Amino acid sequence: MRRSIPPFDDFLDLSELLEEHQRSIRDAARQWVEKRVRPTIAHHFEEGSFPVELIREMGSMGFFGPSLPEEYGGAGLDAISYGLILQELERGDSGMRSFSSVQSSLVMYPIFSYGSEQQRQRWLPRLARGQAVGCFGLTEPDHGSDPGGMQTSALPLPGGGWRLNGRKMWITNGSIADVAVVWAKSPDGIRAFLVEKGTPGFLAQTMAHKLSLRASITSELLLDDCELGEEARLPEAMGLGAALSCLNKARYGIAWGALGAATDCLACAVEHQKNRWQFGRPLASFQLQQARMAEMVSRLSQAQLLMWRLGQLEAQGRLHHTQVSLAKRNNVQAALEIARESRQMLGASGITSELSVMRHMLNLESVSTYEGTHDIHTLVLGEALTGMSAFR
Ligand code: TGC
Ligand code: FAD
Repeated sequence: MRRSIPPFDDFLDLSELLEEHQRSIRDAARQWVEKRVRPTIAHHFEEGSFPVELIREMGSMGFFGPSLPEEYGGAGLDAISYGLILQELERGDSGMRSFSSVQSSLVMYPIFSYGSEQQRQRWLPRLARGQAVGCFGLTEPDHGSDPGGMQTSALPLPGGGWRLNGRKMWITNGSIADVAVVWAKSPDGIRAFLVEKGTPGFLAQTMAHKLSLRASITSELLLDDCELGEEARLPEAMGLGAALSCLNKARYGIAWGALGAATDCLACAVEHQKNRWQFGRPLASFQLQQARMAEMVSRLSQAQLLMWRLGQLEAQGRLHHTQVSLAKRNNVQAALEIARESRQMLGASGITSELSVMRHMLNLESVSTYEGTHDIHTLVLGEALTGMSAFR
């Protein structure tokens, strides 16, 4: 029996390995993105705005904290289902995936894992429904790759509670957040605090002039003698390792998301090359262009395969953070290369926002930088292989 040629976006037929419910979740997310994101996202990118009107819809679609237990608003979903949701969101735009990553992995996850029962009850169901927005403040103006050097301080007050001073920068969703998970140095080490919008001494300001991830809000957080009660501290979050554990979850999601952006770019390039004629032939018929496509489908398929295995390890609770570094580094780089090649293949059409490729390409510059730069993950792997740290 002759087999049909596999589609370029699932060349290894990895769909077959998915459970029925995982395929349904992926398809529902894909349809939602096509219907609700695709038509307006280029406009938001140009305007430098996030489609805030979609936040509650995203909540009702189950895009926030889907792996958490139902009693906190989650759906108890497995790690592969979570990854597939992020893949589909980033097929639309990295800003959509970013929103979901921050809400799920960087806000709901630390509240669930390190918070008190009261903090969980207060925030998780609302965050899951999209009735509240959260942000995660780790990076500072002088401490990006080196968060352990943070200068934001948390000093205990004589009558109980804390006084926070410092500045956080590049914080996704900061100025629309109802609650910020802020990491600060106390006399006993790094601790995490839930700082609510409107708290005296706390201000969030949107940052302007970004040329990447424009359909996402990025902000600065200012803490100026900001006083908090003891109930604002996440009681179980002790040390930088707690912050890094949240990053592992988000990096896992980013590695999935990159597949979505890469697939959208490849789809656009293939379509264009089949339809655009030069020198009396479709561009797709030239060897040079086919070589590019062969390289891209190989990179994409390898990255997809990697995520399938990573999802298995995460579902079994066996995923090591160095494996996450490998996937984040590999997949974002693959997506960036696919986006750059695709853009080349589109000629002049590729520089407009009418096609999604240049938008993805610009977004992926941020994705490669945040959650640990490509270099940082190189050093994480270098240390894992040699036992020698090259950070300092
Ligand atoms: P180091 O001494 O190596 O480690 C401190 C402690 O943490 C442990 N650890 C980890 N634990 C869990 N997961 C990880 N990935 C971990 N990496 C290290 C480590 O074992 C140690 O534990 P202990 O018990 O011995 O104290 O720390 P270091 O200061 O040398 O830094 C290590 C380094 C550079 C790898 C780390 O700091 C790093 O990952 N830097 C990159 C910073 C980063 O990724 N920032 C992200 C900010 S959030 C963001 O970008 C959100 S974007 C959101 C969006 O829009 O999608
Ligand atoms: P730096 O650390 O100054 O690095 C600059 C360059 O030096 C990079 O190429 C880096 O790889 C390299 N470098 C650094 N250290 C070494 C070393 N030891 N050896 C060799 N090379 C090195 N942060 C948050 O806390 N929350 C958020 O929600 C958030 N959202 C973001 C959204 C966007 C759009 C962006 C762009 C960033 C966001 N960030 C957020 C910040 C992000 O995590 C940092 O930008 C990132 O960790 C890198 O830090 P940096 O920009 O200070 O670069």
